Amino acid sequence: MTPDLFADQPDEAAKVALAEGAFVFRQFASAIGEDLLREIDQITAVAPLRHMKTPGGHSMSVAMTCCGSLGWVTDARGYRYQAEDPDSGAPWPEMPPAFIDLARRAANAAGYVGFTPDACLINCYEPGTKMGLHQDKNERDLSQPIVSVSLGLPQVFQFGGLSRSERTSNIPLGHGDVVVWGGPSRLRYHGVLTLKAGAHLLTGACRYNLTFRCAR
Ligand code: MD6
Ligand code: FE
Repeated sequence: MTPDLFADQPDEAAKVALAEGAFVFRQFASAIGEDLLREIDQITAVAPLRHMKTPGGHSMSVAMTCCGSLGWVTDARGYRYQAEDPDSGAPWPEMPPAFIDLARRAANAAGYVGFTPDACLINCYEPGTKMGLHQDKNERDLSQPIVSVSLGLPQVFQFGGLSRSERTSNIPLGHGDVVVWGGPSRLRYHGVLTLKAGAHLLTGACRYNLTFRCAR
């Protein structure tokens, strides 16, 4: 490959298609990983990670918080987006410009121009935790994609079809990998397998996942 083959499309080099409208961008965020983790520390100082309760009353194994004008919450009343952190009653911390810029560049590289996220969920997985197959469908405008950024320990992402029973592909995600799904893939079932024990240089025994959505 000549060095300038992708000169005006730097994001094309590590783009892997998962399905129509769904892509993994390997290492897309690795150069700014430490900046993103510093922002996460500042956000969690104000809006701490917590184990939310599902509508069924179970505590989620994944610790979550949010930033942006809307945050995703779950409790006995159901799943929804709201402008305030339910623990403090205060607005969620602002979405850092570096987050917005990253989400927009990844969406663009996947062909979704003009993506402007208003909600970012921050998940912290510890060894032994997972997220079962689900659809992201609480957002109003399903023409907007989901942008998902992995930081820290590697974890296997499962990407399935539009029904829960369809077979899934297992995609190992490492530090800095970004997945974008939208268009005909927007409502595909997905999840992550149980996180294996490990120690990452930047995050220790944890994997962070940032998911960017347009929820309004
Ligand atoms: C992941 N996360 O951690 C995939 N969905 O790679 C999700 O699918 C997800 O982290 C809804 C809410 C939070 C999430
Ligand atoms: Fe999801």
